[in-house]
Amino acid sequence: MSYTDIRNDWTAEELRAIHDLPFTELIFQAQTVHRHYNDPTEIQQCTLLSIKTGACPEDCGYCPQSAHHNTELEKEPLMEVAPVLEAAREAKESGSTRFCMGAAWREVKDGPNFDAVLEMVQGVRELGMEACCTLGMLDDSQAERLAEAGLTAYNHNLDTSPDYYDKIITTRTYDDRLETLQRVRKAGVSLCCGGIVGMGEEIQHRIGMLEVLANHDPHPESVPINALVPVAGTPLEDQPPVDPLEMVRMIATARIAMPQSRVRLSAGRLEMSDETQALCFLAGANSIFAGDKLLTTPNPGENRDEQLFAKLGLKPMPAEVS
Ligand code: SAM
Ligand code: DTB
Ligand code: SF4
Repeated sequence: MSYTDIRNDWTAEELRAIHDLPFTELIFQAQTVHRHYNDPTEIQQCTLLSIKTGACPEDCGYCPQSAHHNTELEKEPLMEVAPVLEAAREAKESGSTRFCMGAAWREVKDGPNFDAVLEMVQGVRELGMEACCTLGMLDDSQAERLAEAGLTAYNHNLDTSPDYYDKIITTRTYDDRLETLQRVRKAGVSLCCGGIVGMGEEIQHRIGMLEVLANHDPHPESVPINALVPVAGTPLEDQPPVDPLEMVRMIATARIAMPQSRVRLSAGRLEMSDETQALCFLAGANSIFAGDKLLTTPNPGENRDEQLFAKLGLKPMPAEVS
């Protein structure tokens, strides 16, 4: 077996050994695996939109949208379909191939709001874009209806390892998360599933999360790696920033463990230098969130990213939609 093979039997020890390799060795291995499966000059651009903001009943410690925390966020009900599709059109014009709609829900409830989301998904697909959404927990029939509407991918993050989870979230379990992921898979929708670094966790917890992700068969098609964006009023507001080289190690390990997945350098790019981002791309990140806003917090925006792509000679990845 060569180290570029796709595997679903990773042990924490193996992943830790990769993660802790001498940096130059780690980057070489990650880049070797990366170019075996992917064009290392192509980066997928995805645009996020918060279609329903704030007042979420879950208590995720990192999240500005939780009703349990006192953040200065404007709550907003579910958006109408037309302005969402207008935002998707603009995202396409500025080079994004995937449009991701996020709702601050614990779980989806059947009814007019879910019907509107299905219309949004269909509308985004009609624009020729990949459609993704992240709406919290789903039941089987909701996953199937999203698939019928043409949903490309469903985002549902594990965030951290099973044994660190209850330090961050108490209103749902790791198993709840895994169940929704299975339902999405069963409905034939691609999985977008990753997590966050910088929540006070140890390296072993980051490895624990990668172990769960990399032992999914097949691997999640997209793996977002977020650096915590500390937001005032959340329990994690005072977390120190992640060491940029630790972020690079996390990305490289994800790339080696999941060779064919799109590894997304997600939240936290605003605080990263061009050099850090360049190292993340070298380590195998091949997807970013484009645009000047993530869901509720700022993101670098089109001008800065255009300059970065030009300096690095990187190009946007074409959409895979049929
Ligand atoms: N409510 C849905 C859920 O949690 O599945 C969807 C929206 S939720 C905001 C999507 C993801 O954003 C979370 O799973 C988390 O990984 C990420 N996220 C939220 N707040 C963040 C922050 N402050 N910094 C980094 N990532 C964050
Ligand atoms: C993901 O892993 N990161 C995105 C997307 N999936 C939904 C969200 C990042 C949110 C950062 C905090 C905010 O802007 O509210
Ligand atoms: Fe709600 Fe999602 Fe934020 Fe958790 S991460 S509080 S589920 S919006």
